[in-house]
Amino acid sequence: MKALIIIDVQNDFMPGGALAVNEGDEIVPIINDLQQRFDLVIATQDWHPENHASFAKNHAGKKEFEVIDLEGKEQVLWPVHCVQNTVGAAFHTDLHTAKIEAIFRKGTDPKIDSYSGFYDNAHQKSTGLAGYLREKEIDELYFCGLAADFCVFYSILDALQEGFSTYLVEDATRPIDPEKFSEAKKTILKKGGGILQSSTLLN
Ligand code: VGL
Ligand code: ZN
Repeated sequence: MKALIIIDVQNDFMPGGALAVNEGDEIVPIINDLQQRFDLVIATQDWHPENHASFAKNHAGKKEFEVIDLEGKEQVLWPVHCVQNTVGAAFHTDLHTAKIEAIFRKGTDPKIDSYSGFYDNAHQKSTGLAGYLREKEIDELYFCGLAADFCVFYSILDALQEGFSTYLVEDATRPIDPEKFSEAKKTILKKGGGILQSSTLLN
């Protein structure tokens, strides 16, 4: 059985949002159409506390988009985004949510970032998503959402490592950095994932 995994379609990643992704809003109608073709639809939300270590403002003297060493791992310092229970953390208002059976929240630990919907960036803590999907006998995952080069990419890497057949729906995602996304696509293919367009699933 296959599932659609919608990554972080939240206001702060939309044009005008705190961590805006170019054309991020253009994927919303495509994702709404895609949902109708899946037995199971799951979503994730980036869900940070105000004091989160990924926010530049929580590091004196550091600027947004600077890369620092955070407990031995490279960490991009982001603008404050997706703070729990704020409008910025809410789904885009046009996203259809009636078919979303479960929402997995990540990035809640103030000390560590969590790009993937499966694990934090140090692979220490699981969200339970892999176990949830296995219990539902899902073996094929289709990823869409934001951002292509961060949370979508790292979710795909974990999905592949967990042994799922894994696909990226390319026109249903947008990157923060297009060059980084080009590299990410090569890595996905090299690791055995697939890349397809929504038309393949909709026709
Ligand atoms: C994301 C940067 C920081 C994402 C989340 O959803 O891709 N990117 N937090
Ligand atoms: Zn975040």
